[in-house]
Amino acid sequence: MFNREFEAMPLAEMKKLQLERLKWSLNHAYKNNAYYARKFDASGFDPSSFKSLDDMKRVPFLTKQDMRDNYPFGLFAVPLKDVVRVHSSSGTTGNATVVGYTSKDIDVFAEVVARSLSSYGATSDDILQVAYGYGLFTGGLGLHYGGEKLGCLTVPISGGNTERQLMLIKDFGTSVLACTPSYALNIADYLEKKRPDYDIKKTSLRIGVLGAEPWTEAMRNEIETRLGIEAYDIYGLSEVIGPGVSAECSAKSGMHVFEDHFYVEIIDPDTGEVLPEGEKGEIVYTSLTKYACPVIRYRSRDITRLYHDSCSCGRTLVKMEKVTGRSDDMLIIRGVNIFPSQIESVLMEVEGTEPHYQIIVDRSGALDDVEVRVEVAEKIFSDELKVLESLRQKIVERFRNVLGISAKITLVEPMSIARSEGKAVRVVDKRKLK
Ligand code: DLL
Repeated sequence: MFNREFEAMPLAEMKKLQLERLKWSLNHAYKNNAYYARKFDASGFDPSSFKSLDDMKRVPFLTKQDMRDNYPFGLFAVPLKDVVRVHSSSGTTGNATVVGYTSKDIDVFAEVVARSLSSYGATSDDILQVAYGYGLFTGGLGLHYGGEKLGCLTVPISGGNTERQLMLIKDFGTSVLACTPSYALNIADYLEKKRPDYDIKKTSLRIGVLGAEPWTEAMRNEIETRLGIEAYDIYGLSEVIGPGVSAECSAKSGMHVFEDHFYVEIIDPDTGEVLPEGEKGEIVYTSLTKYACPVIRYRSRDITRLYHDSCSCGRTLVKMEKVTGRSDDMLIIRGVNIFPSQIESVLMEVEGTEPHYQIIVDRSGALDDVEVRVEVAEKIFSDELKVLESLRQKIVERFRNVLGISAKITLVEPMSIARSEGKAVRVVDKRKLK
């Protein structure tokens, strides 16, 4: 463990620490930011009356819209001269929000990413190739500072240019690759199509640090098999800090939340009620140690579940389940609620399909129509039409039986859906344009 004191802290002690830090953070936001002060006053919440974790229920929520309304620096709680960096998020949906960091905040950011890397088994002996984008997006610089903090030789290659990624993996002896899961698959495809001579399994590559978008267990299996690596999930959001809010460990069953820095709650997205541990809902974050840009009860829109188990890795930190989607990414098709990741799971169960797909939702008259364009494996595509048609029928049936929707399935040629170097664009919702 990178920081055993906090990562293996007994539960009661953690609660005590969180209470202390919450008091500090709520007061910090209230005293040093006019927007929070107005918001707390308007809802009748007085931070000096905050006595126990149960009091969280009385604290008003912060939404993405609040952040947008305060663009660019309206949520800062320190003088601008103390802010040493900004990042910005387009979010998975919607407009930009800006987050600032003091140098202490950057230290915390690097610490939680170093903890994440260490929980995947990386050490200062590793060579970390950071193929997340560098820039306003938190992925590149976030992984970079975390890698350096752990002592890895950190290679700031940024996203894209697959040929160069492969060259550096070989020449530098890269052992850890950080990128989105869709880019990892993109690399696997590239190798298959363009570089059959390059045997990635003979390189030193052993760990994938994959996140920034939802991905399924089936996708993990595929990435691990094709690239010959152990693929681990890393989760985070810019508003809270960036990557490193939570991370998987060797158990690969849920991500430990670094709850000495981020206080988490699960709420019902419709009513805002806090749900008991173990129930699925929207995860809400409160920063416990952030100076420049505190977030107080930030509604992430990410859907997950929180639970404690006795993890084989020895960490006592609460776990969050893989994020299956966002409450605002949820597609409602003829009344049925569906997340893109569920569609992906169905597709991955059908042999002959590739994990490259696009969901197009449209409305003709009063009814929603969904078309799923899915790539088929090369070997099947060259088969007779009869084979393709029976594959198509099989998918249509799976959609009907498992998801309860009738979808138009279009099988497309291998490599015909645009590949991403960052987050994949899975859904085109034409209804929003109407
Ligand atoms: O995506 C931070 C990040 C960078 C995480 C690199 C991991 C690796 P944003 O651009 O602000 O920040 O987008 C945050 O992306 O609310 C989730 O909906 C989604 N997301 C991030 N990580 C995961 C993940 C970065 N591991 C939004 N699984 C979040 C599922 C994820 N969704």
